[in-house]
Amino acid sequence: MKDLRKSRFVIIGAGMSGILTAIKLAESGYDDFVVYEKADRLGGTWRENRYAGVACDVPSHFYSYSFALNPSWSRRFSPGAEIQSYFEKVAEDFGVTSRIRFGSEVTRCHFEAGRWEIELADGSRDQARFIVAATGVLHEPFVPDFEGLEDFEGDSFHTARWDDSLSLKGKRVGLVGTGSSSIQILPAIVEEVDTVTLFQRTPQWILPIDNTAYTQEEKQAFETEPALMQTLRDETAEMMIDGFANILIDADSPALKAVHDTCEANLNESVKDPELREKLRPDYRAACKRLIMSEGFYDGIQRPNAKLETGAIDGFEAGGIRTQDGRLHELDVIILATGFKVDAFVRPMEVTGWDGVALDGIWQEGPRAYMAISVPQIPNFFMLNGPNSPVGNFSLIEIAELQVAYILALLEQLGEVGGTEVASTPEAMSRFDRERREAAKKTIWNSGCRSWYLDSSGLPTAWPWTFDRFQEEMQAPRMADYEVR
Ligand code: N01
Repeated sequence: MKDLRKSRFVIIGAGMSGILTAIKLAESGYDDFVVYEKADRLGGTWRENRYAGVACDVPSHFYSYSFALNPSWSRRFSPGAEIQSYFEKVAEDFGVTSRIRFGSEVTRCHFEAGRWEIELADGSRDQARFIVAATGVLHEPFVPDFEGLEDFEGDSFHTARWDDSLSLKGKRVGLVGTGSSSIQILPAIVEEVDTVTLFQRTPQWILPIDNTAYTQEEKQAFETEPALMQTLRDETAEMMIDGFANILIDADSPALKAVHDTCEANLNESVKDPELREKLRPDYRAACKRLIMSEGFYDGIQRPNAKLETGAIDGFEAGGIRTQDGRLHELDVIILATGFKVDAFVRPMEVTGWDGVALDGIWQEGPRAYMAISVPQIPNFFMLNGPNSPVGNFSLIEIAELQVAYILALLEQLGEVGGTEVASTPEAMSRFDRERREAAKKTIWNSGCRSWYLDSSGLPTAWPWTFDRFQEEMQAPRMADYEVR
């Protein structure tokens, strides 16, 4: 029996899951930890994504920590800046902010003689027994290799590198891509710009949502009677789990057909011009790509100053974007809503575990992790929302809370068997991966579309089983699947 509570922890990343880890470690008596954050502010995805219209597509009372409900959410789906303030407040309230070292990018973690040797970009070093990598999922912007990208003479930036100082008022704006980011941006800017041209490679199904603001009375009631918020959260969770997360894993489920029908009706009823309607009609099934929820997109794209361009992009030029039919679309600003490098996870950080084995080598064929948390040969290194974690229109907070509870249970069991080092076994990893790949084939994500959910072999990478199964697995680690030293 060993008490690991005196062990030192390094948490990498001060976004949603890093803040959560700090709170839960302290609460469980593990008080020797630091949070390294590369930026000068906490908030992760909500710090990085400040584009016009940014909001969370998970209802706010569900996209909150279970232990820090927030009576002040302004809307069903609150805007990004409000979510950022929420994380700042929680971090302050729970004493996390003072434990964060800002401007500290971890570049290398090397396991030696029972400890992690940690190197930072500023040349400083640290040592810890355990690392929690709360480094986020989509944090490395992906910019396609468009011909002439550098030649464009106007302003051009990726959605996660939004230029806060730039006014779009009266500008001719090009918006490339039709993912969640783009679909939020278009209705948010259409009124102020001169024109917005949406460059669409693939159309999207759009699920209509009601994003009504909470009234003053409702917010007051949440404040004075927190049980109301809890009920709302529980109901939303049930609706998201049973009505959504659990149906995605069976492409033949009638519930998915109903989602598809709702999206189809939304398109048919909302878009008046038949030509535009057909251009916006996807040829794959709803929820094959991450399902987009929007109140205003169809309205936005039908404004007289909005144009939908479906011709393939040939390249960028000084004056704008040329499509392959030879037309030049003259633009002042180009917004690249082209997504993220989805297989980055903890990288570009360099990680080497037992016997100098490199994580990069283990992940040669793509990132994977046993139970989405641990990688063989990489001991005492736990990932949150890592590879194979559940994704798909679901609260990543709920997922991270379950994962942190699992890691704490694993530490408890490690102490009980007298060990100080733990990593999943290669056998457990292979079995998990084999079963995961088999189950992935039956999911809606595998029903015939291109999306960031797919790995290089074309198979979905996310947790392919029910959310209930995820909850069950996270209840208690199976120690037989771990190598302990
Ligand atoms: O990125 P995406 P995103 N030429 O990868 C297109 C989360 N998120 O930033 O579909 C032309 O979805 C590409 O085209 P295609 C959420 O998890 C959440 O929008 O591959 N186009 C696609 O349309 C989301 O899923 C919220 O044919 C090119 C687009 O770029 C994830 O972030 C809000 C191209 C990329 O779409 C990513 O969303 C925002 C090329 N060469 C984001 N290359 C919430 O509400 C790519 N594209 C919580």
